Amino acid sequence: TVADPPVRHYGGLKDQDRIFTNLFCRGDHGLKGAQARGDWHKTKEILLKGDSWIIQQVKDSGLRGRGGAGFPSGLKWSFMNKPGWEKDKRPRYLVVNADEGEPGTCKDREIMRGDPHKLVEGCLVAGRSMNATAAYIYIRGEFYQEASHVQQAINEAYAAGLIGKNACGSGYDFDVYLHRGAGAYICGEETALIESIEGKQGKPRLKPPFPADVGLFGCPSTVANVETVAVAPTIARRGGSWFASFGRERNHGTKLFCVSGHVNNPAVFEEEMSMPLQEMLERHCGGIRGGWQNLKGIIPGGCSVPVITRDVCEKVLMDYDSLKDHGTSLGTGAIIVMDQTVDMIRAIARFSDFYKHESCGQCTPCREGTTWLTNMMKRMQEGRAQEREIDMLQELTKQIEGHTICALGDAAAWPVQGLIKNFRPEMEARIAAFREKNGDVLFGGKLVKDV
Ligand code: L3W
Ligand code: SF4
Repeated sequence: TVADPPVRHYGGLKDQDRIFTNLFCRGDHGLKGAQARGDWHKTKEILLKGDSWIIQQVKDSGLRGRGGAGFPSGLKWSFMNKPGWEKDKRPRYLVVNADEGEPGTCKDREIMRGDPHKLVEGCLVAGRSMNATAAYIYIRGEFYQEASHVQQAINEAYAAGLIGKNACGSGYDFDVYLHRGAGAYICGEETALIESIEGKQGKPRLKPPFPADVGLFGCPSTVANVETVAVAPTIARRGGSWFASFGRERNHGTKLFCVSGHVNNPAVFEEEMSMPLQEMLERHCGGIRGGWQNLKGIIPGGCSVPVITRDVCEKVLMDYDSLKDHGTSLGTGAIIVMDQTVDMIRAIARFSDFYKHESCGQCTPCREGTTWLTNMMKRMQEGRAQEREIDMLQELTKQIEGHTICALGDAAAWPVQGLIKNFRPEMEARIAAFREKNGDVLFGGKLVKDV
């Protein structure tokens, strides 16, 4: 059993503590507007403080990767500066993962549309911390407007001497390139993304070696999510301890959340970490359509994580540890809300189909397993199954989980596991209803009366 986290009253993030102040492009997304909002302020001083100082600020801030894995950012960036790195003559790269493809996730696109200069400045600051010579921003192919805003910000930054040779007058040379993807979900996996930039098929590599040792073009690289990179300048300017003052132990800072589905007002917003989920939905989204009692389940972190039931939603905090303690994950902070009208089995079956479609096919448990998952989930959706097949379905997810090159296999398995754990009675009822209407079903999907 899991101890509930201590209940704390959250006042909600104050305007003066918001990092992203131009979401939805309410103001000018260009350089002038960005500077008026405080971007590019004293960037030269930050760069001159050096790599160790920046990394220490990021470590002090408690920032964890905002792309889904939640790996401590300061530690990850420090892998680039292992003792003796100066003797390694290979160039070094920061790679920004802007391939936001996780269903339900729509936060990075808001940053790139409204606050692209935060990302470009973030590339410079994060790049300086790892002694990188260039940043490659790999942006999802469908993001046309976002790509044009980011490219505009890059061009403006070059023209103003903020990046390029002697960036900001600091003596440090740093280039930023934008690379557009072509619509494959798997290219959001860091090593597939690297392969794709190199002009190859987006197929994940085995790790280790991690990108920090052998990354883009065989050189030391760090792949980081847009949001993670974009908050770096503000952390450097306001101090790691300022960022760490939000949230709770091991779950610090502010974060963008994206809420879709059956709330009164779907929204993307910045909020303090560790706010209770229920309070967050009331405060920012006007509550659940038809009232809280109408809530059926929530997927709190993009479609790769298990669904949780209403009673869990009532006690969980929106942070890494609380969601983990309740058997799910913060993922990208994409909250998918489903009310009582949702056929949960059908919803999860749709995800299985998605992963089957997006599997790159190079490892058997994922390639074959996602096909099996999809077929079994389709039958579960119809009720054309036997009850013992629910356990077989669970066993199938265990055969996939942890046995694949990249996390897509796990991502396909977890939602189904969440369904079985939390909505098993609904699956059993579906099977019983089908049996009542059509007679019994043999394993293999054939009706007894057909045989
Ligand atoms: C050097 C070591 N580096 C770990 C690095 C590693 C990576 C980072 C985290 O998956 C998850 C996935 C999705 N030396 C290292 C090291 N690193 N040990 O740390 O690594 P990892 O493997 O834990 O995660 P990952 O491969 O980055 C990400 C989940 O996020 N997800 C989100 C997906 C979608 C998006 C999007 O659309 N923006 O991100 C949602 O849940 O399923 O489990 O950089 O190299 N010893
Ligand atoms: Fe490809 Fe799936 Fe293997 Fe990932 S887990 S490498 S997507 S086959």
